[in-house]
Amino acid sequence: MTMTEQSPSAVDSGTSATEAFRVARRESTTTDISPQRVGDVVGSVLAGIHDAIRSREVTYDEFQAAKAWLIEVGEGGEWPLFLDVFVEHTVEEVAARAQRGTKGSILGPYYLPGQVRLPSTSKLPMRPDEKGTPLVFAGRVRDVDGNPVVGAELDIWHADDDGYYSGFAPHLPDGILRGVVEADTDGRFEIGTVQPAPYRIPTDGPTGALIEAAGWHPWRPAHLHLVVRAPGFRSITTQLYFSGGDWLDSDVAQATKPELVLAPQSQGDGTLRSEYDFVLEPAG
Ligand code: MBD
Ligand code: FE
Repeated sequence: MTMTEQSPSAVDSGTSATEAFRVARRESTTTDISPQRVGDVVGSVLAGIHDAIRSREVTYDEFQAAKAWLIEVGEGGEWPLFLDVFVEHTVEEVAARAQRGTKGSILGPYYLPGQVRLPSTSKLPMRPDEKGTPLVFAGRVRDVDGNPVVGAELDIWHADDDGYYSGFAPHLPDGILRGVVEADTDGRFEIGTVQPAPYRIPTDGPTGALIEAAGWHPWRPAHLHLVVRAPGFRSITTQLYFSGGDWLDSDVAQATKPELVLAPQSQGDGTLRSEYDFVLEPAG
């Protein structure tokens, strides 16, 4: 892709993601973590680093290069991006040990709360000339016994046909391809949108530089993000992917699961349609 004034830079998305994280954090209730717990966890993290230095015989040169890189990650606002791509999947894996219902996946750095509320059959906000294959995503929200869940909502957000997220790319109008869809009293929903493109970690920031330096690729497969919630039920944060799509078997963020892959059907009119049912467990 050529860089034009339309191309969002890594520092734009990084700065916005860091600010969004700070706002969310302010509004969340955080519990105190005991000194014992901090010592245990941070002690383990440091021991892992010490082991890597010994076994790989890390040099002073490499240590100082790492320090310079860490400074850049902070200055570029890329801690949310870096941590959500390379670490969050393991936090989710541990959380999932105690969870039933639809499989979860990582939240990632591009969630924004407070999006437009929409009725059960809706189109997500989009530009009049929004590029991409039209996609209808429909299904039901049920409880673990198969009964429809009343009062369910699907908070959905995804990248556009170029792989960019509104709110994190200055050329996109605020709020596009985001919305909170209220399922009907049978738990049904039908959401019109466009198929997202795969997401590429910005190559012009420190996370991209590391990926390049390590000889890895910077891609996530195309995905829809969802938080599905209902009164009295545990909220599910997840992502849905598209069968046959690029990078499905090599997600840089290691956040795919076989249960989370959609197989959209061509409707003959150029539209894709996909059905997916969510299962919520009672709040713990
Ligand atoms: C994304 O779009 C995403 O979903 C995650 C988890 C990390 C980076 C970009
Ligand atoms: Fe994403």
